Amino acid sequence: MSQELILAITDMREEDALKITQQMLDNGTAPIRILDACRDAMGIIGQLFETGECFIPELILAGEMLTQISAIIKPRLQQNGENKKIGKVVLGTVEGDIHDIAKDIVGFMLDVNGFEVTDLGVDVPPAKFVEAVKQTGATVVALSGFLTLAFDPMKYTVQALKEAGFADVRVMIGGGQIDDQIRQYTGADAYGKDAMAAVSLARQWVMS
Ligand code: B12
Repeated sequence: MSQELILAITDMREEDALKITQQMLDNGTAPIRILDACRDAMGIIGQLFETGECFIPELILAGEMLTQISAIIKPRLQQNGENKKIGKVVLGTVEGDIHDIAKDIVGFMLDVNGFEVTDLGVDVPPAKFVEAVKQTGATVVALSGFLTLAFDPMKYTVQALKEAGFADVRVMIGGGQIDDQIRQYTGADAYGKDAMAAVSLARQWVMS
């Protein structure tokens, strides 16, 4: 049924996508498999966008479908997993960048894996990250960005946290163009390729 879900999402059949999600859950499919299908569907939509076979409204609709599917799956993931919070994370898409589909997936996965997530949204300036760390006492900051233009804001956010005296706050970065070379450029502690990497980095850090 994963394939059916992928097709429903990529064909923009919103109602079917939600119905199939519910059926998969009812049939005992692991929620994480449903998320994998969503990720694959988004990958396909990303390619279609790049080749000019789908356009901005479709991308936005796909993002909305993903949000709704997440809302259906979330209670089930929480039933299966831990409800107890094991750490605090401040998350956001950096200044100048408004891509939030991936950020939302990262936030969702951190949340269902036991982290208290403060999501600052998109286009977040460095000072706002600093303020949120101050207010929440978070020990992990997760920066998302998809544009080349996001590299400098990531670097400035890492600097701002250091200047504010949060030397023990760990920073991870991720998003389309990000790799380990960019991590070095920004001074972040780690780069994660996907939402599960974000979870395992945050776990390692709160347990160390
Ligand atoms: C969807 C999309 C949009 C949507 C965004 C909708 C939304 N609400 O997010 C819209 C249409 C609004 C959009 C706008 C723009 N976009 Co755009 N967009 C994309 C697209 C097609 C897909 C991105 C996406 O959401 N993928 C789905 C996610 C789920 O996939 P994923 O990467 O596997 O996600 C995982 C990782 O990224 C990781 N991750 C993400 N964040 C983090 C954080 C941490 C801490 C960790 C550990 C991991 C992590 O975990 C995720 C989940 O597993 C990409 C192309 C592409 N294929 O990447 C272009 C792309 C990113 N966009 C691009 C551009 C240029 C723009 C615009 C400037 C276009 C324009 N001319 O107006 C504007 C940007 C405006 C702005 N200021 O931000 C370029 C960027 C090029 C560059 N080098 O800078 C790309 C690469 C397209 C291209 N090839 O030209 N875009």
